[in-house]
Amino acid sequence: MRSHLKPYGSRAENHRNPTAKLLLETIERKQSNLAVSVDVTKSCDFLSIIDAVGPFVCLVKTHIDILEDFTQDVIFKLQKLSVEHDFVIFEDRKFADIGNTVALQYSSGIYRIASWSHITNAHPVPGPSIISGLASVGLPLGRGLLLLAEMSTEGALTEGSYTESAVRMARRHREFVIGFIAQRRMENVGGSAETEEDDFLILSPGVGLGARGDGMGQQYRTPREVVLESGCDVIIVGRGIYGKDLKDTEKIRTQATRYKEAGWEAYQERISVK
Ligand code: S5P
Repeated sequence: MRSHLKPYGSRAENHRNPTAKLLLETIERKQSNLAVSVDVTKSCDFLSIIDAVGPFVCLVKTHIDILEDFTQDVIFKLQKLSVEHDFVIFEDRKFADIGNTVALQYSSGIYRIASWSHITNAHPVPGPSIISGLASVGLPLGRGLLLLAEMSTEGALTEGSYTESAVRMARRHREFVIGFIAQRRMENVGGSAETEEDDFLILSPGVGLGARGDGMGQQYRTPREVVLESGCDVIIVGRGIYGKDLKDTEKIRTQATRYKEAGWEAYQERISVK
């Protein structure tokens, strides 16, 4: 059976990487395939949004370098919320350099991403050395990597042979690469028939229940299009959940519930199609 037609929980067994297992088990436990992307500039908004959406999400995605008042205390509080609300952390760093540089960017600097983020991601553009560079830091810590095989933006160059090469690179590094940022499943991309082992996780941004775009190139699809029609595993939603009023935690909670339900309904419909 194609992997995405199976329940999340049963797919955890196919994965050797502990972070892939953790994410699948968290999705199953919380009955949520919703990830919230918290792209705000103030630590207090960052933490209060995470606290509000925490019960409804399997994962929180961060852009830690957007915070203008970053201190180590933010990481301490983020990790505490991750334990309290039971969600996985994904720093959306989009590494894109040579192996040696990305290893330093991942382990060091102010943010020391590898020390707190379960998942991070990278552009495949430098070739396989970006994976080995990041793996030298992340694998001993049990971390997982997503490759950006496709992007959600209008006119993205991530298509055709680029996407195929990304998938082939990932298949050669299954111990560390747990899946893709993409708009659809990747099993049949890059010239290999689907196998049980090829169960990559597909995390998909560009999700909204309202507008179809943001006027800056972003393109939105509904949870149903993403999960049911395209077979993606996790919907990543940012502004669709917290909008402009970052202090209105009631509204944020309502929106998170709405997206959680839409994502889960689409998944249930998907696994019931035999
Ligand atoms: O192709 C992509 C890849 C990513 S990781 N398109 C994206 O939008 N993202 C990220 O998802 C982007 O950096 C942002 O953090 C989030 C989408 O936010 P939204 O507010 O448009 O939902």
